[in-house]
Amino acid sequence: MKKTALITGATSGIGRATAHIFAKNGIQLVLCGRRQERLDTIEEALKKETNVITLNFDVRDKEATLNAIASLPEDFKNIDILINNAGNAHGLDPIQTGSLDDWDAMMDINVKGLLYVSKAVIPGMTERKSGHIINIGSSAGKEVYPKGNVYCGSKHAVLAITEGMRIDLNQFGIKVSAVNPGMVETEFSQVRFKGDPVADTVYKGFEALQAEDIAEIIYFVVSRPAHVNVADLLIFPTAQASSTIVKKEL
Ligand code: NDP
Ligand code: 8X3
Repeated sequence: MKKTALITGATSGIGRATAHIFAKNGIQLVLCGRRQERLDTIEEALKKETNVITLNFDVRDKEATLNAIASLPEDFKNIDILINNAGNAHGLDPIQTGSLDDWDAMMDINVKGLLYVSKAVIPGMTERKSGHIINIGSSAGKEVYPKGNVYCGSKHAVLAITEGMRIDLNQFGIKVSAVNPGMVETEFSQVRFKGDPVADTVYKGFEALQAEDIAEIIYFVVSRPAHVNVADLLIFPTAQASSTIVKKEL
């Protein structure tokens, strides 16, 4: 029987690339995001390869999240694989001048949104005593960098929650994995710097990771045999040694 994966943040970047590779490998898909037009385009493209359903909700909205996932039809509601990917950085400011709205967005989406989606999906997994949760953290969840304060805090929280999930869900045979990328060239910088031309310079002068690089790794993680759990991965572009050390040729 086909496995079913629910991917949050499937309208762009890492989530969208993961949807493509999962479809190619016959995994049926529940694709989530806020931009309906994009969900429709991706559904149209992937339905030739696998069964696809889309859910439009904002992960910040607890009720909308729980209701959307509860509304899944019978043949999609047993989620085998959950990719908690929706998230972004908002702003890059020192703590003394950071914006409350940016802080709310990062904690509400990256941390609380991940929890709401997990809350909706985990009961089915514990009942069936199987499942795999992959949380997309970040190198920013392992290391704090200047002006990264709250984004780094949100991704450190994701890593701690991932470890907590792995411990608590161990008795149910559920796998929990962390995939932590360094710099990936997606819409991430456009969201972080919203309209500031600096957004276009973030991945200049070196070869950044592409969304497909991370998607291939996510597929590797989910396609290991039942007794193997890839617990925690840190992936940098070759040009990057840490959050602050990137070999650039400008
Ligand atoms: P993108 O900006 O390309 O994609 C972000 C995705 O998250 C979009 O599909 C967006 O969909 C979704 N999303 C954002 N906010 C919400 C919300 N409130 N409710 C529902 N969905 C939401 O960025 P990436 O693909 O790069 O980011 C994916 C994940 O990878 C994030 O968790 C990010 O922190 C992490 N990451 C990214 C790195 C990078 O350098 N790019 C490095 C390390 C980690 P929509 O707007 O349609 O809702
Ligand atoms: C994204 C990586 O270094 O841009 O999580 O914060 S970084």
